[in-house]
Amino acid sequence: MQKMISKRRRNHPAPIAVVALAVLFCTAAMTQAEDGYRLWLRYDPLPSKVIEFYREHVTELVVPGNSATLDAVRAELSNGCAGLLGNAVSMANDVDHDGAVIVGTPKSSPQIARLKWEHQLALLGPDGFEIHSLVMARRQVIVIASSTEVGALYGAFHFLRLLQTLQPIDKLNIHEKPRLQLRMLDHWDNLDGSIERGYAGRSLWDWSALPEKVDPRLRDYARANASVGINGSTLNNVNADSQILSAGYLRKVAAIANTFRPYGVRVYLSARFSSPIELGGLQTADPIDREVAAWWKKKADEIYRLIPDFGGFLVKANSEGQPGPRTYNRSHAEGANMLAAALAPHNGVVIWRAFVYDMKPDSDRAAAAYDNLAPLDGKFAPNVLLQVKNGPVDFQPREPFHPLFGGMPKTQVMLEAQITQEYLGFSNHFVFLPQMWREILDSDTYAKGRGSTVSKVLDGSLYGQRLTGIAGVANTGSDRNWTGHHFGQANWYGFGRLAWNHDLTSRQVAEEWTKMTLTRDAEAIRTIAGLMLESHQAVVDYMTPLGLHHIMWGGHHYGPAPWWNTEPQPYWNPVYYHRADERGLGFDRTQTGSNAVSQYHAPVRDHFANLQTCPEELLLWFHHVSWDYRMRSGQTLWNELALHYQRGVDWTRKTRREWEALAGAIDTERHEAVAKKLAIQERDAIWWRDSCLLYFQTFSKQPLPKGVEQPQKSLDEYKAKSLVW
Ligand code: GCV
Repeated sequence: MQKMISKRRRNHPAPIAVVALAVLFCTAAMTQAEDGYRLWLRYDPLPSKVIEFYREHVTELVVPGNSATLDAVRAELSNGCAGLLGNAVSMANDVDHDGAVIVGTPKSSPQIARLKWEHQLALLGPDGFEIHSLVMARRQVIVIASSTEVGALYGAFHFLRLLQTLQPIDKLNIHEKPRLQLRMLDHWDNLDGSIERGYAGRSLWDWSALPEKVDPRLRDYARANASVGINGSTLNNVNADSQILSAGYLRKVAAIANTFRPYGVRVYLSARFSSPIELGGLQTADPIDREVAAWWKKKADEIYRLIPDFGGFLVKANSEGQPGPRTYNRSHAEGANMLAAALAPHNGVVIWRAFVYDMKPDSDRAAAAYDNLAPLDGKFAPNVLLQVKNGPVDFQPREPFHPLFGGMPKTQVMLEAQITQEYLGFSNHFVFLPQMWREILDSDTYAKGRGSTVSKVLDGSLYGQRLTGIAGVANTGSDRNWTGHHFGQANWYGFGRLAWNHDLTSRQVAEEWTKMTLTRDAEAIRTIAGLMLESHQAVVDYMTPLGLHHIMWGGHHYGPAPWWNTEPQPYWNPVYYHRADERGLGFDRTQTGSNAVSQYHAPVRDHFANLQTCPEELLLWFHHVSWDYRMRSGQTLWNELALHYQRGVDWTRKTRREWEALAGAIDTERHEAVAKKLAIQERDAIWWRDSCLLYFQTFSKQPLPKGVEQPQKSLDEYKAKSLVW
């Protein structure tokens, strides 16, 4: 091997530095703390019994071309291969050995140009790539090719993942094309460094040091995103401060954009609709006012001068106190289209949030977004996307899919998921969210008959929308391990993987992540992936089983408070949502109640509306059900509810035991950190079970069924003090 390396010809400006770096990286990897910083991009040596096989197939790297993105490809492959193979792999100008790995585009690589793959690469779009084993110049090689350099980078990460997960690499025949175009993280980061609903430390963007000083960590952030195909990042909170659009902040934003660019991550900003007043000194922000439109146009031109690949604006308008076009009696479409006109000459987009719940008194918040927006179908400009949360209320542990999916056929609808766990135990609880997102993606809207899944609405295959996308509210922060909980990383990873390919199973994502991040022990992987797949249902069980929702403590949303009724708006109070009384429990959204169910297409609405056919996991979302109602198990509603709460608690105990038994398969540092969090999760699950059951018992007036433990405190004690995290 050593001999092979010394014989290589060099094309890269600083190959010695790259190799030295790789060796350094490798040594560092062996000695560095297991604090989770490396995420899933850990390149520790492959098991000795397989390493030879991989070494034979990766003997040299042929990545010609000069650009920041190609530098990133070289650095990643060089570091990755050196770490995984336990040997530095040299850079070469041309193929002169079996086992050459050639990466690039037909433009950057003469070897790839000779293959004449332009047509097939074009079919995969700008981000797609091919990876093939083939013979070139009588040598057995692997080619990673794309029509763009960023696509080649995605291919390089894919290739490294194959190594990390011990996949065969001798007969590669891979064609990858992302199913959605915009694959974004939305950061709810404030300009003072705090993060709304953030549980992993402070914001990663140090506004006071920018633009002069850019934290090197930002490059690692971009790199991690690129490794799973995330290609956009909205830097600031949707509850936006107009200052972000000031000249000073735009220079800071440009410095971040420059850092992200080599990794294909475009920057977006949340725009405050009233910015023309606050920044521009205008009297109004009315979207049909000429001066207002001209102000936005000038602002867009200024942004693109600094950031030529700026993605566009994300807007929360007329929601939870934010200004918007409704302030001037204009529609959401009029507001969005005015901004879209300013961005269109630069190919920017407006992402308009559907999280609006202006409603008539006494109507149903779950019906409000549809009522407000569905009538505007077909009225949005071609560069507007409507960003719809997965469910009609607000990122609850479980919700039915939002009726706007399949409800606006002439609108480019994208999905907003929440990776940060606002309602799911913050960064204390272990919950694998891809399992929940799969439920939403697989939901059949029946908008155009059977098989009209949410996935098909999103990827344009149902209605042929031109722009497609998905956004996840980020769970990252300044914590050394990025996400607070080590398992929170799996949600960031899983979001990216599903954004790229929404057909991946959650098991595949769980196993992949575990192998890359935690352990290569096959038995341990099976156990951990099993727990990951069970975790979402378990959290639902101890928080909001059977379709309950929004029963958390006001303000922070961490612990339970089903009794809560003091918020100024009725629909911010848990009592509004569970409607417990002596007869029973649940929100009647059928014809006898709010009739929100009518927003779904037949037969979904009939299925939900009928007590006999409504999935029990959503029962109390759609129905007010008597305490003695017989569930499919034969248990009464009350007993079933109590048993679900107990099951959730039992799962936390089982998980702690199984995790304990994995001690030898995972490094001590991360093993102990997770064990500590699991202890908190058990404490919290008991708290949720006891508070909810004690409170609901005041209505059901029935004893706890056999198998459900007695509460640890009284209801008054639970009411007196919120659960602390
Ligand atoms: C950014 C919920 C959250 C808010 C959040 C809002 C939104 O209401 O509690 O913190 O604000 O959703 O998505 O706009």
